[in-house]
Amino acid sequence: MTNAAETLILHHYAMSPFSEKVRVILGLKSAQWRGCDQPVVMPKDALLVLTGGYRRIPVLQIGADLYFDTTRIIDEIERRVPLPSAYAGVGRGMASAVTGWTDAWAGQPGLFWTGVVALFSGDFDVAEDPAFAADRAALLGMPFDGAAMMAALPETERQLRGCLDLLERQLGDGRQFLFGSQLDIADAGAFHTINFLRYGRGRNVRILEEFPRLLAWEARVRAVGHGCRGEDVSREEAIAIARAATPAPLERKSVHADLPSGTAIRLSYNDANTPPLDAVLLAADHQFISVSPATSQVGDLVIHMPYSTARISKR
Ligand SMILES: N[C@@H](CCC(=O)N[C@@H](CS)C(=O)NCC(=O)O)C(=O)O
Repeated sequence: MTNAAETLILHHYAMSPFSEKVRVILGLKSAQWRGCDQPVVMPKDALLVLTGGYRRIPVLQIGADLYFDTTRIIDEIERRVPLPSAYAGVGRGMASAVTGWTDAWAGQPGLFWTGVVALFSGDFDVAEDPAFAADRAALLGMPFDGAAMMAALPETERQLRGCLDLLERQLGDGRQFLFGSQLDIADAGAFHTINFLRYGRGRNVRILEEFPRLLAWEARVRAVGHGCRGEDVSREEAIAIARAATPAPLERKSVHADLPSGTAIRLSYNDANTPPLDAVLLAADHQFISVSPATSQVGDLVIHMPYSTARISKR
């Protein structure tokens, strides 16, 4: 294994669907990595000290560089381990459009949220823990109401079958993966919700079983595995690694005339109940920004994220 400052550390938890998306890409690339287990609900102090307040999972840490969300994490893994490509079939541009559907969050039509609602309406033990429901309501900024989800179940099941049927049709010509003969980010994106449905009590698994090509594809994706996972890192160790490391060299360049490198900015995360982060903009392209938090308890950090994570304003 490489030295601590260069090790890929994935902050995650086993059940987390978006972590599974990244773990599948690590598997595709047979990449070496270590996990750092994080809590499923707040508080997450050991994570927040690294991310400047962002609480979601997964987060990739490499020394004093932190990467989120999965779009940015997979971009970084691709840069470090280019082959096999995570964009082999779907292509770099349309990957974002396709994962917009596979990863659809609350209020967006698509696979992930449909799966969440299907699972959380009476098919999932975890959902019945009041602390979990309260935590997710705080993240969403709206009630996370199992009873309302139950009432909408017939509609949800129609929507779920609609999503699964799209995947079944995509596989209809006998292809191995969604965009051809190689697994890519589109497969990882769709797989994480299918895999998540299997954490339930079985009602949704019975729906999955109506789609034979999908089941065969799911088995192929699962067989790819999670790559070369080393021994886990404790939360304290992850913080010590960040503290001891220096952020990787970065070309300080921004594509935005109104936001040059060096601008003092405030990032207002798009999640409810998440404090804003004051930072200095270091680099920006058309997809991602890299920032240095104005204050940090763990020394110099650089945080890399897509624009979709937070609104930017000047300080
Ligand atoms: N767009 C984000 C979504 C990440 C996300 O919502 N992750 C879930 C877990 S799979 C989460 O953070 N839930 C709240 C939590 O774990 O605290 C990404 O692609 O990384």
